[in-house]
Amino acid sequence: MLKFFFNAAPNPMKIALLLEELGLAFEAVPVDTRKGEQFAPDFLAVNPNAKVPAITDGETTVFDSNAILLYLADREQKFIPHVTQAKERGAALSWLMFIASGIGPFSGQSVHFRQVAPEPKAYALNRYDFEAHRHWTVLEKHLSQHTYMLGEHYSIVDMALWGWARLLPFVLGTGDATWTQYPHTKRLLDLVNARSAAQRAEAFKAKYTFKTEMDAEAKKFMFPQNERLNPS
Ligand SMILES: N[C@@H](CCC(=O)N[C@@H](CS)C(=O)NCC(=O)O)C(=O)O
Repeated sequence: MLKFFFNAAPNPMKIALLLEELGLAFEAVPVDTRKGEQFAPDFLAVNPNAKVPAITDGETTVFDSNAILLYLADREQKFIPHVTQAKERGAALSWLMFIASGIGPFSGQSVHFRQVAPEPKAYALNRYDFEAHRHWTVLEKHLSQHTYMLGEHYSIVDMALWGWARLLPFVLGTGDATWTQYPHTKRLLDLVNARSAAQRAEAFKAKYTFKTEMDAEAKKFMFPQNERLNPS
């Protein structure tokens, strides 16, 4: 059976949504990253990058959220244009990579520098906050002209976006004002949230408890780079 390695963060939630949309049976394997479970040898054999999500599907292993979306959508021939539809497929791949390499990393670093980084951080926070907004603005402009990311059809690109858009007020630190600035992103978020699969994905997440304290142990696992600042 397909195994889904996950926690409650934005990237695993994209996969939870697609699994629900596809109605696939799977074994859920929680990985509590604040307890360091991503560094367990069994998990590193699945994802040498020590991050969630990842899946195993028989002999096949896939890690990185948008790679998993693409793999499952291709496998099921759903929610993704076929390779023979070159124009639509090109758009799908472009937006998937844009979300994977732009939206995700800049949003994640923006949260990190706003919430966690020690002072001085003005330069880094400004850079990541600027880039996060710039990327979300590209999507917002696109969505001002299209119902879904690929036009009229709901796809894995919308699912990739949903993972992060659910948390946008927190990600950008802009609270309620977020949706005045990004109304079309909110419209898409509402469209996806209204789907029963999205509600099942949120209910799936709610069944699991992950460590929430960002104590010294969690920081050691989540921010190993800090060890270099305090060599013993
Ligand atoms: N590019 C990866 C990023 C995965 C990622 O950063 N996952 C986070 C949760 S959203 C994680 O595992 N964090 C734990 C850690 O950094 O140790 C993807 O899209 O799946």
